[in-house]
Amino acid sequence: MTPIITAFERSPDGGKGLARDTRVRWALEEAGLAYEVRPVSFAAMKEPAHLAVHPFGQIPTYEEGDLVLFESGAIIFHIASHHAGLLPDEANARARAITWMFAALNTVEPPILDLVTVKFVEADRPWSKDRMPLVVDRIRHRLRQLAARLGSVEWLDGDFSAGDLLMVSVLLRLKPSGMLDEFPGLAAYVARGEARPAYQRAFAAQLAFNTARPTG
Ligand code: GTB
Repeated sequence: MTPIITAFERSPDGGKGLARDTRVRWALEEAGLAYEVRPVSFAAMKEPAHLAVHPFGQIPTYEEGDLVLFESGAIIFHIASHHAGLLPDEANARARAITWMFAALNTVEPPILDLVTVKFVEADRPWSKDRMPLVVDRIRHRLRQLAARLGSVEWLDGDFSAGDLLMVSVLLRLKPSGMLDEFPGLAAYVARGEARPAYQRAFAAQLAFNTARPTG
């Protein structure tokens, strides 16, 4: 059964691949799965039909027959659990790869999201300028720790896994800030992720989706 995912009808980033459907597309591409995409407008996201699929009125979602999922991490875990290529078979290696999935979403992504919030959502608040250096320092701290763990190896733990897919996806959000360039090892890690044919296909697909259709 061909899975159906949802994506912004038109992503605010204009196709830079920063919205979270890109990571799901990437996982589907790594697994070699065909998929369909249902566009959702900002208005439709908050309507009952979409809220029945996603309780928080967001994208991405994933439908496969009777199965309806939301949360990009859960969707990618589902894909990785049922198809080869994203999680190792050996039990302990698999547990460690899953640990990196959680680390990406729970430990590395939150401070990065704070940067987006302070830059774009809270920019007009009087305390915003004071908050910025604190947020930037927290990100630097995490990047320093992550860079130390990665060292000079290719992927976080052995072969490429869903842990790397999520970590690279999370770090990509930092690209426009230039902060990744302070950590050449991490910048190279992200570049390795972006160079994967599956990522290239996912990126091209979301770009086409966000640019090829007429606005309406
Ligand atoms: N924890 C959830 C997950 O991982 O799936 C978070 C889902 C989420 O934040 N979805 C966002 C959304 O639907 C889109 S990805 N937002 C609409 C809303 O909440 O009303 C976040 C995102 C949005 C836009 C850009 N961009 O334009 O650069 C990048 C990332």
